[in-house]
Amino acid sequence: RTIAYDPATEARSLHVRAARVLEANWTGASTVPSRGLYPHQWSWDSAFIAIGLRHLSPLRAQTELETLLSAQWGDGRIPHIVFNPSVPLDAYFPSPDFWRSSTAGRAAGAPRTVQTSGIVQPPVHALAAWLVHRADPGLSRGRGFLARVYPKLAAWHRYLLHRRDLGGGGLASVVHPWEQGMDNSPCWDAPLARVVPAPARSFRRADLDHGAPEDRPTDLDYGRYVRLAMDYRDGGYADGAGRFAVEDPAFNALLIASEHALARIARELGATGTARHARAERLTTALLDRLWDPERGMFFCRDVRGGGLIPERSVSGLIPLLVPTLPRDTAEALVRTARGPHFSLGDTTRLVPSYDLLGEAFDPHRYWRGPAWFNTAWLLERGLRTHGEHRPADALRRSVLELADSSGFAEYVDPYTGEACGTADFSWTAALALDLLH
Ligand code: 9YW
Repeated sequence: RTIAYDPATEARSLHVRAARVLEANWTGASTVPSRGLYPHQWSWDSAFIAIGLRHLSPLRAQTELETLLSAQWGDGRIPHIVFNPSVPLDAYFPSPDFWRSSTAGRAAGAPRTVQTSGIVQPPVHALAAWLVHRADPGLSRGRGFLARVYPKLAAWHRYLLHRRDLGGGGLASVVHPWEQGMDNSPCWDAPLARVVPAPARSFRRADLDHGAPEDRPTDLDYGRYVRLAMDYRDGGYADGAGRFAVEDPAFNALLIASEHALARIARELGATGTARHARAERLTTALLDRLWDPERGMFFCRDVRGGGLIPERSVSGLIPLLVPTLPRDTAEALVRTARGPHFSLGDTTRLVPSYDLLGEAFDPHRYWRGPAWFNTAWLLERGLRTHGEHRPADALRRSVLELADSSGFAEYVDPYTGEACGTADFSWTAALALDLLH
């Protein structure tokens, strides 16, 4: 007996399985990225998760963002992790006793009751809040969702635009590789080399209980992450003094996209939004001035402490395709670069790699040094559509759905074979697949 292939049935079943992953990872007020490896709430994960969750339960999607925002610091920063007090301390490193937010972060206005980390992650939140609102405007208005989150999102952007303009050129800097979200990207190798690693015996890597060591960052990387975070903490989480400061294209492109979303939110609340669009334009000009390389046709990170662009091609340098008012020739060059030999979009790879296929540091399995991730694919898909590139966007959408399905919602995959890497049943993979199904 032959069973005819029915795409509609396939889609329904993918939808059901993605929904199950999000259900299993829901804790009552927010969603963990993964039950084993990441048992707390992560900042940009929650934004991506809310974008998918809005198709299942707009109320849960709103709650996801509101839970995160309730841990915001007085200076406006949204911490990269909000710790779940019922999870044992040794389940994840660095744990609350490392960050000591409620004491060390006192001057920066860390909350007293909830424990958080002291660094941030990319600002996807205003974009997520807008998309969540649009999924059910009636519910959103009834609950006053946007009116409650707007001042918090505005304070968050204010923090990034003022306290984090460490290069003085109008862009936000990250002060730790974890802040940009692509932990061990080869972009950080040069600026990290200036950091003296903390001794390996001074901390215990809980991540190795769950992930294969050859897929994860090395001990030397971890020593440097720990040193940077410790120094930041010991300085009371004040910005400006650290040895690591980098202007990253994806981080700033997300800030621009979120600033445009905040303008729409302001309009929905009865303001004009004009000042916000204007700010997004100023950021776009700064992004082009400071991070665009016309010869290589993509954006690069700027090492604020070392001076100059970091000559490593990362998927981060393609993500500014999200910016709606990018000049036409810049957008076209980005699409060419994405389809060219370094990223091979729609050609020899199954999903866009996190790093240059021809780069010296390329490794198809090691975390952000080559593997393909679903959140970056989702951002690129959105960027392609923003610039009318529907054909490559359709193809990318299909790859995301196929690989999310075949990999069991893997954290990341080998960009050539699509083989699953990292943890399975990863929340943003399920959430973003769900979003692309709609
Ligand atoms: C870690 C939770 C986080 C993501 C990051 C990713 C990883 C934490 O997991 O960092 O222990 O390595 O790099 O982007 O938010 O999913």
